[in-house]
Amino acid sequence: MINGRRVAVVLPAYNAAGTLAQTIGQLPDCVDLRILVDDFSADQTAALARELGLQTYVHDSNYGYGRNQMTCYREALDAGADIVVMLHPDYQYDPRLVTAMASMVASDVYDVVIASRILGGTALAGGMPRYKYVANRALTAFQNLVLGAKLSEYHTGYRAFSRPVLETLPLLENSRDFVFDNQMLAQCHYFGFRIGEISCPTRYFPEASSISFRRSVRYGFGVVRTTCQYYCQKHGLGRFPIFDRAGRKLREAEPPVAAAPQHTGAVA
Ligand SMILES: Nc1nc2c(ncn2[C@@H]2O[C@H](COP(=O)(O)OP(=O)(O)O)[C@@H](O)[C@H]2O)c(=O)[nH]1
Ligand SMILES: [Mg+2]
Repeated sequence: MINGRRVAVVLPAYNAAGTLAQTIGQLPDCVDLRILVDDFSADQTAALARELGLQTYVHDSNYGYGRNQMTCYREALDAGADIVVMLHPDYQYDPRLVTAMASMVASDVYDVVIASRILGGTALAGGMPRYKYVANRALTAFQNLVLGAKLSEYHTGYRAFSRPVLETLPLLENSRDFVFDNQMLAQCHYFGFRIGEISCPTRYFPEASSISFRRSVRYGFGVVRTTCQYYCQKHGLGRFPIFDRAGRKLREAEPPVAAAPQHTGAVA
C-alpha cells in the first residue's frame, strides 16, 4: 500500500521456474497483490508460483506475451489494484524499484512510469546485445520524433500503470505478441496519460533473454507499423482500433481468440 493505494505486481511468465524465486524474493513490502499468469509453460513455473504464495493463473495454451499481459491486468483490476506494476519474472530487472515506480503513480504526478535501461547508461555493460541496443536507440528516436515525445526508450518490460490507464486503453485491440508493449505506450501517449521514467539496471544472461533474432526483427517492424498508425490516426489519415476510444477494453469482454484462462486455483 502506498498513499492508501493498493499495489499489485503482475508477472507474465513463460518458462520462468529458474528465476522466479529470485525475482519474488526481492519484491518490497509495499506490494499487496502478487499475480502470476503462466502462458502454458513447459516447466514448473505454475507449481512454483503457487508454492511461493502468488495468485496464479494458467493459460490453457501458449497465447503469447501480449495476451498474457491482458490476463495479468484484468486479474489485477478484478483483485482491486489501484496501481499495477508489470515485471518480467526472468530476473532481468531489479524488483526493488517497484516502490519507486509505484510511488510516482501514487503521488498523482504520473499515470504511467517506465523503468528505462537506457537512462542509467549501463544497458551494454549489463549485457544487452549490441544489435538490440542499436535497434532500441534507432526505434526510440523515430518514435519520439513521430509521437512528439521524449522518452529514453519504449521497449522496457518494467512498467507501472494507474488503474484508470488500464480501464481506459482499448487493450483488447492490441497484438497478442511482443509488440503489445509498444502499442500500449503509444496508446498511453495518444490518450494523454502522463508518462514518467526512472533508470534501471538490466541483466542479460541466458535465462533472462530467449527472444530470437528473427522475433526481434518482427518486433522492430511492429514498432514501425504502430508508429505509422499513430501518425495516421493523429492526422486524420486513417483509423485504427488500438487508438479508438471506443475500442474493446479489458473488463468488457474476453478476447475472442483465446479461451478464458483456466483458473487453476488462485492462492489466497
Ligand atoms: N506469454 C509469453 N511470454 C513469453 C514468451 N516468450 C517469452 N516470453 C516472456 O516475455 C518476456 C520477455 O522475453 P525475453 O526472452 O526475456 O526477452 P528479452 O529479455 O527482451 O530478450 C519474458 O518475461 C518471457 O518470460 C511466450 O511465448 N509467451
Ligand atoms: Mg528478458
